Amino acid sequence: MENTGIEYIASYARSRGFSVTMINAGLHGLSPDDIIQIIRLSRYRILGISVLHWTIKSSIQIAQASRRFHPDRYIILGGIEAALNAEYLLANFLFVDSICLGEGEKTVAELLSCFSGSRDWRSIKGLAYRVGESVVFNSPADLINPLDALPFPARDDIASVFDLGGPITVSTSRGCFGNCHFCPVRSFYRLSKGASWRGRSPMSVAKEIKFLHETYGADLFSFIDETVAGPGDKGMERLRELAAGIRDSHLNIDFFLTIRADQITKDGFRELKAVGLKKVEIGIESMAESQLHRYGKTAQVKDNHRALAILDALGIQSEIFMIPYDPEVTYSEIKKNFTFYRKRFSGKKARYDVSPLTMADYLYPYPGTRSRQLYESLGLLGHDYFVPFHALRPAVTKTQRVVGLFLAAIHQVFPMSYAGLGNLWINSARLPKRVYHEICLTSARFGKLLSDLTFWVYGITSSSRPLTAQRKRQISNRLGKFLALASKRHDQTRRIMRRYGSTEQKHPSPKLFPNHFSRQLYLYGRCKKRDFIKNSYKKTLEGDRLLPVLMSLLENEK
Ligand code: B12
Ligand code: SF4
Repeated sequence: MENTGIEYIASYARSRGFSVTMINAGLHGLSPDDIIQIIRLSRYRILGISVLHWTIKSSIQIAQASRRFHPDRYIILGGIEAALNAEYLLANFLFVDSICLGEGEKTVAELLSCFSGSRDWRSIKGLAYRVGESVVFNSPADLINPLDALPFPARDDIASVFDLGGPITVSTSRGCFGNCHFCPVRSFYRLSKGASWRGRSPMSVAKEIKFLHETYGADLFSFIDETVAGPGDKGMERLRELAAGIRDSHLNIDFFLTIRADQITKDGFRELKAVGLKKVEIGIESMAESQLHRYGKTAQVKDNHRALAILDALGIQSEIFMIPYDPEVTYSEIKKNFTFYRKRFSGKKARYDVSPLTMADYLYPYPGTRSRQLYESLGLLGHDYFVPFHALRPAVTKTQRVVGLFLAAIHQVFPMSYAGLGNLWINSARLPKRVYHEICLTSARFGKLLSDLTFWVYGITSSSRPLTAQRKRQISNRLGKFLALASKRHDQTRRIMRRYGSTEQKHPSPKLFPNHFSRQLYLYGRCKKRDFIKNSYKKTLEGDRLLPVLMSLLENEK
């Protein structure tokens, strides 16, 4: 998928006369080593890296290589993770010059003008950097308002997005007014000054969609906002105006959006469906009230049910995100969530609205969140940067680990990421009905299998019965059957994906590339992805190798 933040930074800097090159590693299937090679051969004044929690190691590796090859070039990190973890990053990685604590558009443009003028970059608001051994935080920057003032994001990578079947991302708002304990978004925007949620005008959004449609032929979009509707009645009103804007532009498009469960209304969503809304992404997180309360969600279980019922009734696909595990989770909560999963996967309509590959997800203590404080107070943080799951109840920890390992093995052979494989999974809007149905069926079977596995493993890990040799044999047999079934399920899905997985354009139009570099990057990425797909079809779920590992996890519990 595109990195919209970087696209905005690039277009803003270009609009002020600076030259910017973007490399979206994920989208092009590039490894850190690929990026390092590109950096080695490039000439630049400033290297900016957008950092998420899960890309921190590679970001640091790339920054370090940049310092090695081009010692006098400036290195700035940005993005949510970098901003919320600035002190740690600056104190530990001396080759990083500064960290942007908020939105990057103005900061990067100011930085570039400092380097072409005489102003000291240390005076830029919203930056953190080192002075001697201390880390200094400049005064906070103002959040950009109105967002309409920004130029549309740079679409250097649009050809690759088309290759993967879309969607093109559109950011219609920034921020969120929720306060979920696991979410770093609110804390990130609080590092700057301004409103917690800002929306673009419906007119500006409709204009951008029209531009993308007319210039590049784009007709599938994803609104990647945290929550597309602003607070209160006005939020829904804006959405309706947006629907009207799309209708009045006479555009034949499909689109997805993300929203909170408690903001979905029947009338509003009927209007959105009429202008192309195909899928709604909702973080319902849990179907247990006590867990929602612990997570700081404003939506209740009844809101979750109501939201899904409205979408089902309107025939809009839902994509649900859940966090079934947290350190304090009880069996009764696990039961509620996995019974919900099972029911969802057993319904008359086969669905894939919850990806079965997320069924071991846990409340993660991202820096800057209340969940992190919770982990700290419970002594669960450890020393590693990445925090494995731990529950207060050992049986729960074990269950999550066994199912997680099982899933990780499946993930290896069935990557849900870019490369045209997961894309089908995520993006149903353009699939032939028959293919969509087949994928839903295998996915639902997969989901049911994982729910059963979870209940069964919990039964073993929570039982006080010792694991006799006979019981171990029984468990091993059953586990073997689970693995064989998983293998069969994923083979079915992969067969379908192999047939329909690549929508690659043979000769993308030259007008999709704003410069020579973006075209070279596209071609290189295309080869990388082709290899990736080929190799991933060669892999098989190695049940024989996995079985002893899973068994030893279960045995150690006793
Ligand atoms: C769209 C999206 C995706 C897309 C695209 C990701 C991408 N790289 O852009 C996809 C679907 C691929 C994705 C995947 C994942 N995502 Co995501 N995603 C988002 C989402 C909803 C919007 C991001 C966005 O485009 N925002 C709009 C732009 C304008 O804002 P921005 O990205 O923050 O960028 C601005 C500033 O941060 C800053 N900035 C950013 N980079 C830089 C760099 C420099 C040098 C500078 C100066 C400034 C700067 O300037 C930008 C412009 O103002 C965010 C939530 C959010 N609101 O951020 C989650 C979010 C970023 N994702 C998250 C997660 C956890 C994931 C996954 C791990 C999910 C999963 N389980 O697989 C994967 C990881 C992917 C990966 N390997 O990077 C978390 C990250 C938590 C963290 N601390 O890192 C977030 C914050 C969601 C959340 N509520 O927790 N995601
Ligand atoms: S509603 Fe979404 S974006 Fe808002 S705080 Fe909760 S998880 Fe974060």
